[in-house]
Amino acid sequence: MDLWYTERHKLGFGLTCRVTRTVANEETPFQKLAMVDTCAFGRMLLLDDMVMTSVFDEFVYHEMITHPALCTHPEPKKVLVIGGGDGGTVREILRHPSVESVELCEIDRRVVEVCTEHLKETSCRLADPRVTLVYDDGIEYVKRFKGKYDCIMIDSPDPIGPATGLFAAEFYRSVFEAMTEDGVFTAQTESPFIDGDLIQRVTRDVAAVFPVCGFYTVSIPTYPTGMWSFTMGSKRYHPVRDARKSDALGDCRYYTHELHKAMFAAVPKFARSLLPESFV
Ligand code: SPD
Repeated sequence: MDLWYTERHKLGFGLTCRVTRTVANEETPFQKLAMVDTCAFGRMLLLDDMVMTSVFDEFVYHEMITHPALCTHPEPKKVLVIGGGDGGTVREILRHPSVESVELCEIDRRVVEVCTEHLKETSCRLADPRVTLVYDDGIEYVKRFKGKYDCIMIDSPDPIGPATGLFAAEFYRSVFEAMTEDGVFTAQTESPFIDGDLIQRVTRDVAAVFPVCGFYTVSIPTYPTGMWSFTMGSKRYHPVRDARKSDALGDCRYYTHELHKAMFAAVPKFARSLLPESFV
């Protein structure tokens, strides 16, 4: 059978790829969850009919949501991930020898269970003794802590339904409070091509809370428009001046120390125009 999957993006375009096998397809208490094998992108995790990760390009997203913050902080020990039940972000965090604990707060247990069984590429380090899995709403979970984490990564789905609150000013204030006095956080912030309004609002809200802020873009072929963004908020360290070269990251496929030093200043002009002037 000739089976094709299409993710419909806003503005009336989409990503279409040929599916060779459906590995999982279910309705969880939170969302539609599917895992499919595709010719072009290998195995893919889909939530509510949107691509969350694919074996083909997950390295870009997971290296770039983690290492810029973890290499800005001089010695990250306690790290919290909100979302990210596929485990790719945790896998990258554990490359850092200073990291003593990683909490993964994922609202949907089935994402972790299905990925643990069927997506070893990303979930391979979830059983590491430094990792604690928490099944909870990240918005509520982060409010319980004050001054605890060195770094926080917001590995959220798109801002739809329950994830909307992960892009709200109040949530960034909670993230600020939950971190140590020199904490650094990074959030995925969608595509500058089609989510400009969101990026304008989010970067303004982050700048209202954090004294040092940065923004960078990466190429992710399976995400809408292929260009994706991340926003960083830091309580003390500067993401360029304080960028630390880590020998532990030698075999990354996208992140390099040189890219880290350059990317905050190399934001394309149309995307830069969305950001507050105070951004580095
Ligand atoms: N439109 C796709 C946005 C997905 C962002 N989160 C992906 C989770 C991968 N760990």
